[in-house]
Amino acid sequence: MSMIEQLAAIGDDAESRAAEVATLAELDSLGSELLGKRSRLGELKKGLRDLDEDERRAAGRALNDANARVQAALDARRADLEAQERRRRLDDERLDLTETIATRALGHLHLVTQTHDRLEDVFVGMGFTVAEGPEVETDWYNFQALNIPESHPARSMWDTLYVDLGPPESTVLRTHTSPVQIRVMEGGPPPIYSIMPGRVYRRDTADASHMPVFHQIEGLVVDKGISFADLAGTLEAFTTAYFGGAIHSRLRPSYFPFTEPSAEYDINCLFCLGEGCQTCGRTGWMELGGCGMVHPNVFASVGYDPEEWSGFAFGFGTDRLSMNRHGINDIRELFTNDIRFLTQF
Ligand code: FA5
Repeated sequence: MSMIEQLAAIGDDAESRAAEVATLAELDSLGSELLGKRSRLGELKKGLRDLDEDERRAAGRALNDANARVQAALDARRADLEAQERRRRLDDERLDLTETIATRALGHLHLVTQTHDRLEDVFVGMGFTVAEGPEVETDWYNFQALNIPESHPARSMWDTLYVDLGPPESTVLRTHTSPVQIRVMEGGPPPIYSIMPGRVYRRDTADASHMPVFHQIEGLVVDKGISFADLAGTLEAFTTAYFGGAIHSRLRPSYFPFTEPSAEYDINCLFCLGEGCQTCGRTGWMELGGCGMVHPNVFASVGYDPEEWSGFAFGFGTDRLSMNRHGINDIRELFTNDIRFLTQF
């Protein structure tokens, strides 16, 4: 084989072997094998000195060309391998910001918040809007505007916590969500179909069914021609929507200064479904809250004409409502923040 043929074979061999190399380290060792002093090219280069002048020039050019061909094959493969390596690293280091870590325990909304969300869903579905008011209230909103003047005996229905602000006993932590009725009515003319959830405060000692800080949801409807039948129908529609078709409501005569007539709102006991059991005191009923037709004096305190407008209001304790729904027998469990208890809901 002539030297030119040998050099062509070296070039072909280098191109096919370089294409098969899988890593940069293998490519480096192929480089030294093909281009190093002991390589076939190196040996041929050494043989140049045995040739005469003309042959040496031609063979030298052929050798340089072959050398360049081998080098080009190695460089091309190096570029490929480096690009592959870069792609692999980018893939490995990619940050997936949508990724969730399956093992991390996520928290969830507190049972009372879940209860409020569900109540809001049901009432919004019935056409009500949701309103909120401040927890620190004036005596006027919490009592006077609700037809409970100073020194009225009904004040003893709510054992009040006062805030040291302004004249003595003029600022209170609201004892119920009813002051939000006044704020909603002051906010604009009827018709009003609103619910008002929130936290309330009383000087009650904590026991299995009382907390000094608890939650209520208030409802207020004011429109033309609203009757007690609308109140009873709305509460019954709410009861079946929230508790399911097996549970019904009843209204019992009661007294609240801001409604006339007033009633207690009861539902069938959720534990015995009306049969009578220990939880419901063998009555078959559970009390959820108060309600009634808005008192004309309340309309007068916000400037509504009681001859033109009528309405009803209701207010339930939502902590007790979620206790009833989930079979919890001590209200304090809701607020001791024992994670083993809370994760059940
Ligand atoms: C009221 O607070 C009236 N504002 C309700 C109302 C609104 C009547 C609109 C008429 C028209 P009462 O004080 O009964 O009413 O409280 C309502 C509910 O709050 C009770 O039925 C009970 O479920 C809950 N509740 C009362 N005190 C506590 C307490 N210390 N801890 C937990 N829940 C309580």
